[in-house]
Parts: sequence; C-alpha cells; structure tokens
Amino acid sequence: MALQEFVSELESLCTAANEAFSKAESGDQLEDGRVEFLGAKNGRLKSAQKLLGSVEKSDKPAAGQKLNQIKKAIQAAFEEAKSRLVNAVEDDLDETFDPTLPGAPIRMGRLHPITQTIEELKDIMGRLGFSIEEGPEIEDDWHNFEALNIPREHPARDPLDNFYLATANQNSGQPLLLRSQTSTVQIRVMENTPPPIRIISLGRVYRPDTADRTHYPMFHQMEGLMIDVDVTMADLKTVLRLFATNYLGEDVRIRIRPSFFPFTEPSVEADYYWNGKWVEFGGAGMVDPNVLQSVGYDPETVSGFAFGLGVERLCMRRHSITDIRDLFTNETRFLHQF
Ligand code: FA5
Repeated sequence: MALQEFVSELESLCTAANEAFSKAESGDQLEDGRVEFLGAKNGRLKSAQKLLGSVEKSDKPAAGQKLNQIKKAIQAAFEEAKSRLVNAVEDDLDETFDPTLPGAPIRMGRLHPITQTIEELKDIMGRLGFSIEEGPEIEDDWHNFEALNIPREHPARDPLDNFYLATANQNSGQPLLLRSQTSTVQIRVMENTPPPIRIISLGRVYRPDTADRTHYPMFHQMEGLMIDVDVTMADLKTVLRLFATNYLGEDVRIRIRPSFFPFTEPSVEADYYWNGKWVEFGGAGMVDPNVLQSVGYDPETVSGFAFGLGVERLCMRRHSITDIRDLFTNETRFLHQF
C-alpha cells in the first residue's frame, strides 16, 4: 500500500471518530463510539493498524509516525467528549441538588399489630407455664365438630355458618372446612399426648360473619387447654384473670358469666368493660367428659379447662381500636401507629 493511501485512510478515520464523539449525547452513545473506533479487538483504529504491514518498507517509519499521531488525536477527541458529558451531568445536578435540604426519612416496616399481639400473648402464657401448639387451618368434620361433642344435627355445622370446601378428605371421605375455631387443636393435642397438658394455640379461624365494628370473617383465636388431676373451675378463673390483667392492665374490669358450648360443662363467657359497655372476648369452660372420652382419656381420673379468646378483641381493647376492620384494611397511616 502506498504511504499516501495509508495516510488518507487514517485521516478519514480520524474525521469519522471526531464526528461520532462530538455528536455523542449520552454515556451510552459515547461508549458505542469508543468501541467502534478504539475497541481493542475489532476497533477501526486496530484494523487501520493492521494495514501498516502492507506499507512499503521505506515508508514504514513515516506511516508509523502518522498512525501514532492519529491514535493520539482520536483518543484526545474521546477524552474531550467524555469531559463534556460529565460536566453536563454536573451542571444538571447543580441546578436541582440542594445539599442543605434534610434527607427524606426512610420508612421502616414493622410487625402488624395482630402479630405483635400474638407474640405478647405467647409471652404472657409462656410465663404461666403454657407451651405452644399448632394445627391446620383446613380441618375435617371430626376435629371441628364431632370430637368436640357437636352432633350431626347441631346448628353450628350449618353451611351458612361455615366455609366448607368443595372437596372432601380423600381418605376418610369427611367434609373439609376452614376451621371455625381453634378448639380443633385441643383435640389434635389430646389425641397425640397423654395428660398432663398445658398448651395454647394461636391462629386464624374463619366464619361467614358480616363484618362490623367487632366482627370480621377471618380473625384469630388463642386456644388454651389444661388437663391434669383435680383441675377445677377456680384454676380456669385464676388463669383467665391473671392473663387479662397481664395483657390489659391491673385496672381492667372483666366478668365471667354462664354460657353454653357443647364441648365444655360448665361453660362461661368472658367480657371486658370498655367505653360504658361489656364486650365479649372469649369463651371457656371445663372440658366435657364426652370430649375427654372421645380422645381416649379417662374422665374419672383427669379433668381440665379450655378457653378460646378473640385475639383482635384483645388487641382492640389494649390499643383503643374501636373498629376491627381497621386491622385489615392495610392503611399504612393506621399501621404505623403500632
Ligand atoms: C368459640 O369459638 C369457642 N371455641 C371458645 C371456647 C374454647 C369455649 C374452649 C370453650 C372452650 P366463640 O364463638 O364465642 O367461641 O368465639 C370466641 C371469641 O372469638 C369471641 O368471644 C370473640 O372474642 C371472638 N370472635 C368470635 N367471632 C368473631 C368475629 N367474627 N370476628 C372477631 N372476633 C370474633
């Protein structure tokens, strides 16, 4: 290749590179240009360098000098375009960035009030010697009704009062439902453990209740169960009162009044006093001998009590929440208060 031809090749390369770099309006465009002209593998300057081999031997020193000169020029054009773009970004920042402004506070997440309540209830009951058990939210007929002394024709089984599943248990053929109470866990624990027993179980339960200030179709219960020799109603009252004063404060007024549950005899309901009204927060009673028998216990030798408390109702009283629905709308301004 003649020297003149080589030189003009280099010069048009330099012109093209200059044009590409000076037109670049973003870092990406500039980088594309860098790869095209200065790329170490397939860059156009690299290709031009390869042509040097075909230049006459006597012309090589001059050609090499020109190559170096053009290389420097292209590199300088690149550096210039780079600093032009960096300055433009800094100018932009200068206009909008005020370093004296206070930083935006970072919004920290936190545990939902019901989760916090559950943790605290576990803690209090743990100090009273109760350990924690869990049970499934999808239950069968036996655990939700039959073993709890709720016979076939009992209104508590009404499809209008329960969320039955469209499918039955594949092995037993029993109807399945979303559990309507945590009392199911009492049965599961007694079926698998000999007395003495002192457990609690906390979890979700489901009922097709219309939502209002104190009801929601999904809510949480804390079930308690204590079985031993000579457990009496006095023990139940002591535990309920100790629990209530620990969680709601020494000055809380609670009352225990007679009630009915198929799985306890006698049965009671517990209320707290709030804003001029008694509000029910749980049911309880002495475990019915039929239930003890259904899990293989001897009602002549052991006795016990059970209770099921509404976790939302407790949380509401503790934090002065007047509408249960506030707990489930996920309004962050509400949730951030806890
Ligand atoms: C029961 O569910 C019994 N299993 C409790 C029990 C356990 C009695 C062990 C005896 C022995 P009840 O349906 O009353 O009982 O519900 C208990 C508590 O759950 C209520 O006192 C109330 O605090 C809460 N509760 C009931 N329905 C709702 C609802 N729709 N929304 C929010 N909380 C509710």
